[in-house]
Amino acid sequence: MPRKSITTKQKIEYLSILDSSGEVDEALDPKLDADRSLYLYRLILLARRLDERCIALQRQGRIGTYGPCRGQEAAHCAASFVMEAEDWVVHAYREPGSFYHRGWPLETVLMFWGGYEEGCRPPEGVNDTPIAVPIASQALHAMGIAWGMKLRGDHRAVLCYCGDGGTSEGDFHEAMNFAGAYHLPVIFLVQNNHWAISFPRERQTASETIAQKAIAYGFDGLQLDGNDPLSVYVGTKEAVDKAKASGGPSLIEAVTYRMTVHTTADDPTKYRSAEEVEPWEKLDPIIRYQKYLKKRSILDQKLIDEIEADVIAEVAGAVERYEALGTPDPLDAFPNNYAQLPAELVEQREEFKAALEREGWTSGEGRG
Ligand SMILES: Cc1ncc(C[n+]2csc(CCOP(=O)(O)OP(=O)(O)O)c2C)c(N)n1
Ligand SMILES: [Mg+2]
Repeated sequence: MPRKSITTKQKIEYLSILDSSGEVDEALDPKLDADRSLYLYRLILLARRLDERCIALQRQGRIGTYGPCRGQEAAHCAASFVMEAEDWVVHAYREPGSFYHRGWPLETVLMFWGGYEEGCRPPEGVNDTPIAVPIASQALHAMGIAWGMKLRGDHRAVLCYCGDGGTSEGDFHEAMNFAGAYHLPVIFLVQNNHWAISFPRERQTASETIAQKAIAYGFDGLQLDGNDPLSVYVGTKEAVDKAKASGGPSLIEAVTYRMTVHTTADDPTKYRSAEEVEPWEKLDPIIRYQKYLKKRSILDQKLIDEIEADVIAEVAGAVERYEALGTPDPLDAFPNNYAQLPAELVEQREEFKAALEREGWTSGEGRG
C-alpha cells in the first residue's frame, strides 16, 4: 500500500586504486607480476607513440582522418589486457592499443586510417571486430556475439567499447536491454572522455553517471577512474569473471578525457577552453603508472629509456611496411559489403570510376 522507496538488487559503485601521485590502495592493488606489469606499461606507451605518429602522418598527408586516443590509453589497453584470446573484443575507433594487444599487425591499424579496406580485416584467429565508426552500432554486434556464446554454452565473454556520446544512441539501449533480459556474457565499456565531438558530457544525458544506466536494464554498473590502469584492470576483470560464471552483463563507465582533437578534422579550441583541459594533464595514465612501477621497483629510468626506444622502433617499422603498400585503390570501397553488389552500387561504382579517370587515376595503379 504505502508510497515507499524501491531498492533494486543492482548496484553502482565507483572504483579508484591508483591516484595521480602514484599512491596505491594496497587492499585493491591487483599486484600484477613484473612481466605483466611491464607488458601493460609498454602497451600503454605504444598506444601513445602510435597515436602521436598517426597525427603526424595525417598532417603530412600520409594517412587520412585519424581519431586519437591521447589520455585514454589506460582505459582501453588495461581493459583488453584482461581478455583471453578465446574471448571477443568489439571495438569502436579509439582503441589502437587494443588492436595491437589482440594481435593485429600495427600496419593493419595504419591501413584502416589510410583508406585500405584491408584495415578492417581481423587477422586469422583473432576474435575481434574491426573499427566501427557508426557510433554504438557495435553494441548490437557485441550483444549478438554474446548471445551466440550463451546458446552454445561457451564460457567466454565479450568486451564492447563505446563512447559517452554512443550511449545516447538507440543501438546502445537495445543492446543493453537484450543483454540484461537474456543475461548475456557481455561487458559494455563506455569510455567517458567528456566529449562527443563538440558536445559535452553534461548535455549528453541528465543522468548523474553513465554507470547507473545499467540499473534500468537489470545489471550492475561500475564507474571507475579510466586514467588508472589498475582500476580499469580490476573493474574489467571482475566483470569478465562474472560474465564467464554466468553472472550476466556489466556496464563499466571509464571516466577519462579526450586530451586532443576529436579527429584530425576538427579544432577543439572552438568549443572548449584550455583551462578545462589543463587539470587532466596531471592525471596522465603513463606518468601515473610509471610512478607506481618505480615505487614497486619494477621500472627504473634505464628500463624506461629502453622500452621507449623499442616502442619507437616498432612503430617506425610498421609505418615503413604500411608505406611500402603504396596508396589504396578507391574502388575497393565497393566490393566488401555485399556478396553481390546491388544495382545502384554498381552504378555508383561506374560513376566514381569515370570521375577518377577524369582526374587521371587508373584503378589498381596505387598498389606497391
Ligand atoms: C550513428 C552515427 N551518428 C553520428 C556519427 C558522427 N559522429 C562521429 S563520432 C561522434 C561522437 C561520438 O562521441 P562518443 O561516443 O563520446 O565517442 P568519442 O568520439 O568521444 O570517442 C559522432 C556524433 C556517427 N559516426 N555515427
Ligand atoms: Mg566521448
